[in-house]
Amino acid sequence: MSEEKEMSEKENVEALAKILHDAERVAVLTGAGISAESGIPTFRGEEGLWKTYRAEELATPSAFHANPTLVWEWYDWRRGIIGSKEPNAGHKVLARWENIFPEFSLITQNIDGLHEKAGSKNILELHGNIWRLRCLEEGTIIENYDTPLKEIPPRCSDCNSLLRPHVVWFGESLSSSVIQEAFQSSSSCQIMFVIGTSAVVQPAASLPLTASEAGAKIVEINPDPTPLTSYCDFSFRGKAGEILPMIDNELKRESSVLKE
Ligand code: BV8
Repeated sequence: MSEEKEMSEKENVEALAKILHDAERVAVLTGAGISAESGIPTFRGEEGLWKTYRAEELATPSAFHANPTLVWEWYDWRRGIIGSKEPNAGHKVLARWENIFPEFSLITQNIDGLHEKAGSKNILELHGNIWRLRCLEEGTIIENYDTPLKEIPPRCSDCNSLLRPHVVWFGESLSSSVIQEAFQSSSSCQIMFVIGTSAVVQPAASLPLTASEAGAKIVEINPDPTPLTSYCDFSFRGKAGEILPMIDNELKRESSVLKE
């Protein structure tokens, strides 16, 4: 990294830590990128393909209706990968921040459950969770961590109907209580971090715009620019597992300095 860029990044981290130190209401939106350093494929990265299918092709009600076995093979494959992975330093910083900011909301598009595994408690899972299955008939939700699944497609032990992943597929609406709470904390936060998302999928990608319109500072962490970059007050070109600890260390330093 060029000397000048390193300096500006360091200056940005220091400036951000000062603002963060005085913040009461902080919101964070995460995407697949925060789990990349844990070894989980992102959606739009080159390893985002399964066989020849793109996520948008398989993560739909019509794909499941047409071929539940194929769709379940895909989720079983992802559960197999995710089940063997651990949260990284990025997840852990966010779990710590939940306990230091009076109002902290963690909003994720990820269904991998790694925020929970890192110790985060109040997580708004916009798109559901890959470790929960739902009965198509009765709607009952069960937790299942079997990898691989004992039966594909899995069936409800009560009524023997098909079970589906308790996730939100393209063309399906999000849980109204979850999306309402997400927009509420976005419109009331003082700072919103946008970490590891290509900011393409709606309505998630609108949350930072809501925060920006409400006057919040927007902080992006992503190796690549996104459609949101031009709305950001800080945009760090780097990996979440490296940038978040840098910001957190500076925040700790800031707090210790001010305590003296
Ligand atoms: C809905 C669960 C009402 C399933 C998922 C308006 C305009 C256009 C389209 C629409 C619109 N409104 C609705 C739509 C349709 C659609 C949509 O947005 N389509 C997109 C493709 C244009 N939205 C919906 O269907 C939503 N429902 O709106 O209902 C409705 C219904 C019908 C019609 C109208 C309205 C439901 C969307 C939820 C779908 N389910 N997941 C599953 O996972 O199996 S979405 C899924 O894909 C993820 O959850 C996530 O949201 C998305 C992937 O995006 P990212 O997480 O950002 O990942 P990506 O790979 O793209 O990017 C990773 C980023 O990380 C990159 O930028 C990379 O540079 C960066 N990165 C890499 N390494 C690191 C890193 N960053 C930091 N550190 C690193 N180390």
